[in-house]
Amino acid sequence: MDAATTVTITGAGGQIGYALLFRIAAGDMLGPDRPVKLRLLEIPQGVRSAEGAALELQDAAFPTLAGVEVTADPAQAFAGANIALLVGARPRTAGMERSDLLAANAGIFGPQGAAIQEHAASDVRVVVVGNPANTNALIARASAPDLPDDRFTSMSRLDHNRAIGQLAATFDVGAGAVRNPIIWGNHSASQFADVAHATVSGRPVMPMLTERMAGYDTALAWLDDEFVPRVAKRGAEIIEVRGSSSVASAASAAIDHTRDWVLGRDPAAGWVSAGVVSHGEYGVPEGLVSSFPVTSDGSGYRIVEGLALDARARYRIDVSVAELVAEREAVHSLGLI
Ligand code: NAX
Repeated sequence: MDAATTVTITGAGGQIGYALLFRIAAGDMLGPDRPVKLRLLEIPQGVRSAEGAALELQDAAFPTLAGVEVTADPAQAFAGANIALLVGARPRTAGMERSDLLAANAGIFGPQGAAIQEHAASDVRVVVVGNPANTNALIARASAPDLPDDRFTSMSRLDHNRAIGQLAATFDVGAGAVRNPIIWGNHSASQFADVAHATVSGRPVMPMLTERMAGYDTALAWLDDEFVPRVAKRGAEIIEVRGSSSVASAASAAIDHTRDWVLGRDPAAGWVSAGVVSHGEYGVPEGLVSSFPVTSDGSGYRIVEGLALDARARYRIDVSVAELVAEREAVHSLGLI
């Protein structure tokens, strides 16, 4: 067996935390040969719930689980962390202004970024799941200036997987037959689920849709009126049907995101989507954490460059990126970064 990897999960006493912990401990994220030590970070009110999960982890007797610690102290939680999954966040409550939401989350992700810089292992990789995920990642990144940009990512893999699920259902194939959709921009209703480069069973999606919808314009209308909004608003649909927000699918996406980032991805399996720090790719302003198509050889996520964008894609990406710019300006003007 390899040396143990230390994985810190914030918000570990919450719903996604509960689903994540058992998958990670079972070896689904880093493989069956890599032992993991779990550090569960909670606020004091959440510690009992995380402690309960820790008891159950013990009872599950996972061979890959090398230890579990529960704490409300970020310094202790991030000490020596190789992977930090930042799940705990402040949700928007009734009557809360957007600036209040950003400020409340800056109060979480700023100190956590600083604690990661100070206490985590030198190879630490950070995945932000808690919303607003992209801007929370930007804040954490800004609070850890000594760490390289490429250590900070936000999760758009759930949106990516949702796009795959919708295409698979449309063409009545398994999810494994779908490759290369892209989520661009923010993890919000403005995100753009782009199928221009996607394939189903090796065939480009656009001609297949054109045939199915009896015309290119009707295919585009279906994408604009049904597919793109359905992927973007899937979280609301889950809440309506299930009576509770996405949990197992979100945890599964966090596992996918981290596994591909750390272990690499077979190039033949195509690219995935992740929120990474922009260096100006596709005209996205430098420093924003925006979703892009990415590949991974295990050393880091790399943006897939050089893809053609038509006017429709350009417009939709610009709209979502403008929202990220506005969020960055808001946290900047509040003095939070
Ligand atoms: P829960 O409310 O069930 O759990 C959140 C947990 O975080 C709570 O136990 C709380 O005590 C803890 N927490 C709050 N502040 C903390 C802090 N400073 N340090 C440590 N722990 C802290 O929410 P859950 O359903 O688990 O969702 C967690 C987050 O994921 C939310 O922000 C949610 O919006 C976000 N999501 C992001 C998704 C994405 O695709 N990026 C999809 C799923 C999900 O909506």
